[in-house]
Amino acid sequence: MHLIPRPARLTTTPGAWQLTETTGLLADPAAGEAAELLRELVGRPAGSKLAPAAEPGPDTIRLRVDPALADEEYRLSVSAEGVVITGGRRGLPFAVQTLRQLLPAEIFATGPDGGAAWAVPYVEIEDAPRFGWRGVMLDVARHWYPVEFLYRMVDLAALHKLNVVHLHLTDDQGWRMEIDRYPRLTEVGAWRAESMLGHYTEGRYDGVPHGGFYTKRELRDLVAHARTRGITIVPEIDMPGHMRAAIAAYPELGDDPGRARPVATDWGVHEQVLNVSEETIAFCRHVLEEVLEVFPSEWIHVGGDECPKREWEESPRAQARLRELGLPDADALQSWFIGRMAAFLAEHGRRLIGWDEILQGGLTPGATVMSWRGEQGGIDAARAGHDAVMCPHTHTYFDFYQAEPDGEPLAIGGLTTLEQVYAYQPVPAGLDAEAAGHVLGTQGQLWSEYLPTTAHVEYMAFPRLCALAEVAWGTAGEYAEFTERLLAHRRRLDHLGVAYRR
Ligand code: TNX
Repeated sequence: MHLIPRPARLTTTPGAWQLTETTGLLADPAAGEAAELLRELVGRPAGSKLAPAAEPGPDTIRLRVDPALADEEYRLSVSAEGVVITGGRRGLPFAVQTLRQLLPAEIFATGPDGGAAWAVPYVEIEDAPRFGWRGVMLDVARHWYPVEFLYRMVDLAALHKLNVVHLHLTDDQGWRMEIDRYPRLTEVGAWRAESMLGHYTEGRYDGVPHGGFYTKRELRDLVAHARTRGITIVPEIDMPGHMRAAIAAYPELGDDPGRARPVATDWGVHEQVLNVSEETIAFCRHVLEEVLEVFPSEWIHVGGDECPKREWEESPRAQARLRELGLPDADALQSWFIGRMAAFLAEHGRRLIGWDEILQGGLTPGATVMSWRGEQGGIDAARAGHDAVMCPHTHTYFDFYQAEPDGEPLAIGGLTTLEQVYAYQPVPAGLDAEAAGHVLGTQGQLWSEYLPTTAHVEYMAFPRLCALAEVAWGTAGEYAEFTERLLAHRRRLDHLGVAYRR
C-alpha cells in the first residue's frame, strides 16, 4: 500500500471500493473543515463533487469526530459498506492524507485526470503518532521565498503527517515579517545589498540585491490554511543574537549605535547583537505582541542561538546593567534576556521555545529546548523537567549534503544520508521514563544560506523529510522496506512536481 508514514496498524481484505462521481459525503458538524479538505484533495482531482449525503451507505464517505480518541488519532475503514473515517479532535486531516495515499498516485496530479479508476483497497487502519511535535523548519531569512512556496511546504508537510512548520522569520541577513509599529524592520531590514557566493572562506559575492517580506495578512492566511491541515505554524524571532537586520533598521537596538552597519551580506555568526536596555526589551515585547496577533501557536520561538558575548563584555553600558541586575557574567545576561521574554509570553498564555543555547547561564523556568548541537541540550533539559524537541544537526540538518559532495550541489557541509535520517531515534538512550516523556518529538531543519531557490529547498528536503516524518510518526522499521515504499511514494511527489533528490 506504500503509505508514508506507515500507519501504526493496518489490515487488508481482498477487494476494493470505488470513488465515483456519485459518491456522497456525510460529515458531522464538527468535521466540516475536514470535509472541505477531502473535497479539495480527493474529490476535486477525482472529478467527484462529494455532494452531501443524507445517510451512510456503500457509496458514501462518512466523517466523524470522536473525542474519546487521542487528539491526533484516527480510524479509517474501507469496505463494501463504504468509507468510514473517525478522528480525535485533530485527527481527521491525517486520515484525509491516508485516504489520498490509498488512491492511485494520479490523485496527486494537478492537471485533469487521465480517466483513472479511483479504487481504494479494502483496509482497516488504526493510526496515531508517537510524537506530538513532528516538524520542519524553513529559514526564510537567509533567502526569501514567495508566499506561495510557504503554502507548498505546508501542503508537503501535511502530506507526510507533520504537524509543525517552524518559520525562521528573522536573522542577520533579513527580517521577513511586517511589524506595524516598526516599519523600518521591513523597509530596511528585509533587504540586503548582495549575497555571499560559494563557501564561507571564498569571500565572493553575487552583487545582486536580495530581499522580501510577508505581510501580516499573508501570514494570517497561511496560518488558517495550515490549521485545516493539522499544522501549527511556529514563528521564530531570533534574539538577542542574529539580529543585525533589525539593528540596521534601528541602530539604537545595538550596543554601539554610532556604528550603524547594513543588513548582513555574509553568512556565519555575527558579533553585533541587541543591547540589554529596558528600551530594547520593550522593542522585543512589542514585536512579539504583533507576532502573537498573527500566530495562535502555543509555542513561540525566540531563537537564543549563537549570541556572541563580546559586545556585552566590552560595552560599559552592558557591564553597568549587569552590575545593576546583580548578574555574575555576560552568559547570565543571555538567560536574563530569555527569561524576560518567557515571562512576557507566559503573561499571554504562550510558551517559549529556543535553541539549546538558552541553557547557557541557567534554563528559564518553563522554557522548551530545541536541541541542535547534538542531543546533550535536550537530555539536560528533559532531565531537568523541561520539554525538548530533538533536532541534532547530525540527523536533522537538511542543509547538509545527502551524498558525497562531488556530484551534489554546493551545501554547507556535513553529510546526512537518507538512511541516517531514517535510523534516528528521537528519545536518547539512557533517559528514564519521566525524562523521555519530555521529548516532544523531532524536526528537520532547512537552513537556507545555500538554498537560493525553492527547487533547491525541495531537493534538500526530500526524500529526507519523508524518512524523518516516519521517525516522528513512530513507525520507522527496516530501511530496505522503507525505500521500497519510497519508490511508490516518489510517483506521488512526481505528480506534485517536487524536485526531490533521486
Ligand atoms: C547554525 S542551528 C545556526 C544557523 C545556521 C546553521 C547552518 C542554529 C540554531 N543556528 O544560524 O544557519 O547553523 O547549518
